[in-house]
Amino acid sequence: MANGALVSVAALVPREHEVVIVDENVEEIKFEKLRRFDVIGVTGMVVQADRMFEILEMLRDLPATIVVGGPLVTVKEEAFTDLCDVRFIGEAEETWPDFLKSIATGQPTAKRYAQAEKTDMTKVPVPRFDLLKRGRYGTAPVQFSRGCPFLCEFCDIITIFGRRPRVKTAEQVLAELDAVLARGFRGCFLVDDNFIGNKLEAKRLLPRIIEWQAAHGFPLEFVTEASINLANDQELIDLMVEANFQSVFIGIETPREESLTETRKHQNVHGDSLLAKLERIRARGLGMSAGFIVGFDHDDERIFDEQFEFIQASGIPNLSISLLTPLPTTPLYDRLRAEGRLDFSDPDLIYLPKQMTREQLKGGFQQLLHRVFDVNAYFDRVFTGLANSPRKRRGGWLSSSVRQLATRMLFSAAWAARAAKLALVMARERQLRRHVRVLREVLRRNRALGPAASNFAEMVNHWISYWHFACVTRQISGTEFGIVPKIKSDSANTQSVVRGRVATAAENSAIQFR
Ligand code: B12
Ligand code: SF4
Repeated sequence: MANGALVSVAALVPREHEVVIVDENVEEIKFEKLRRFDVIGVTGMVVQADRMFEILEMLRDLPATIVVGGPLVTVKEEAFTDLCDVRFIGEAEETWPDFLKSIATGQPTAKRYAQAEKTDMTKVPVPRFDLLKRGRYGTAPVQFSRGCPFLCEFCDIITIFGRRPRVKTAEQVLAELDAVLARGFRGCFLVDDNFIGNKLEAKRLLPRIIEWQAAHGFPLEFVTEASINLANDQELIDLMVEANFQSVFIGIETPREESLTETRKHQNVHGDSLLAKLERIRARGLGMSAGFIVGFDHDDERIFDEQFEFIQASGIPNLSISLLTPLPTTPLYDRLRAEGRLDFSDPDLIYLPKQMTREQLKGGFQQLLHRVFDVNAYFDRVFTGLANSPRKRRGGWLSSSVRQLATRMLFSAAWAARAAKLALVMARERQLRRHVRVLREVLRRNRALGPAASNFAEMVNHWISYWHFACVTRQISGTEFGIVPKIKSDSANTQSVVRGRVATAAENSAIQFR
């Protein structure tokens, strides 16, 4: 997906200037080609910190004015003071045009810009989707709101964007959808911190999106992020489904209530159980992805098994698991500092956990990733989810017109090409044979679902998603595919876990290849 900052910041540049977007997610930076520019802006978030520092070092010798903005510099400004000419803190709808005006007229610029007031979202221009290189992206970023009313202790959204959600008008959003469609996109990520931060406004917008979709033949599929209290509002879920929202990312974080309460994620504890809430969302036809966190003060070594069991029961295949990360400016960061528990000697984990050693937490986290993104565990979740989802009615091939039939055949050919490409990639990694064995069983289970079964395109999509997560897991833990890392631990109680069971002594003594 394309990043929202790139197109939004580009849209604030007066049209007399030339703007070029270079996005390392989809292309290489050719540093020598940047010599002709007057201003070079860099953006990034916390996970991109090291790469941002490297890029800024590489830009140092160019003649341009080097500026940095975005979520990381906003919370960790001091890390950038010697690496750039100008820093933009927080939103930049007013400061960035001011700076450009000074540069263009030869006036001196400040070293640091921070907006006095939060951006008025009703004045934000349509992002420059036209500058995104064609064919490189699957999903366009459209933003409706900024800010979130909740209080989660680890989150910097409320310190950057505030707790009162600010929204664009429906006309603005529809103009963005027009632009997204004109650029050839079929997928759209509503990059709000919490799409339902202001439910009333979301309910006002959705009927307008539905009208727009109907008028254009439902060309766009949406995904977004929302808090779990969505489960308590059937009208809102139904509107989202009608507007063609395919999936919503939900910050579940942990099934352990004490940890949720500790981190002030009260919305996840209120009312009935987390699983019941997820079921309600799924039952109305909205797919889900989710985020989980380990490392809260109430987490002990049992949390990894607890998380695994919950994740499997959730039926959510695509999810992220993170180590709790204290970001500067957050209440969590301040609390850990006050407790003397910030310790920067380990860049992967900059605080001292309460009930585990750092090695236990990191080792347990890596093992959890391996268990969750094991091919069997992944497809168990796919089938749990499918078994509990209502099926969308599909027209049969016989009832299709010739034109529809031709479109379907083209569509299937495109997915067949993707499947072939994935098989090639797996073969290159010497993983094809192992996965073909699993594929047979997956296809059998799929057939057994009857009308709820995934079609060919959906099945290929599951496999591509699975492979993505398997690769990320391998990168994070620095091991080979299917190898469960051992927990380096000073605790006699620590046990490695293989495929949902405690590892045998033999498995523990040698790294196990499955
Ligand atoms: C969409 C999104 C994603 C997408 C990213 C897709 C992509 N291609 O980049 C996905 C879902 C993949 C994702 C993943 C993650 N994300 Co994310 N994500 C977002 C989200 C919701 C929207 C980003 C966006 O498009 N914003 C819209 C633009 C317009 O806002 P903006 O970036 O703030 O830009 C404004 C200003 O900052 C400024 N600005 C920005 N850049 C620049 C540059 C210059 C030169 C200037 C002048 C100004 C400027 O101007 C803009 C207009 O005011 C943000 C939250 C948010 N509200 O931004 C989190 C956010 C960026 N993500 C965050 C995190 C932590 C993650 C994960 C690490 C979560 C996890 N634990 O797995 C992963 C990392 C994945 C990875 N390895 O890359 C954090 C970053 C915290 C930080 N301070 O760095 C954020 C802020 C949310 C949060 N607090 O949790 N994310
Ligand atoms: S619900 Fe999400 S965006 Fe809102 S404060 Fe909590 S973590 Fe941050």
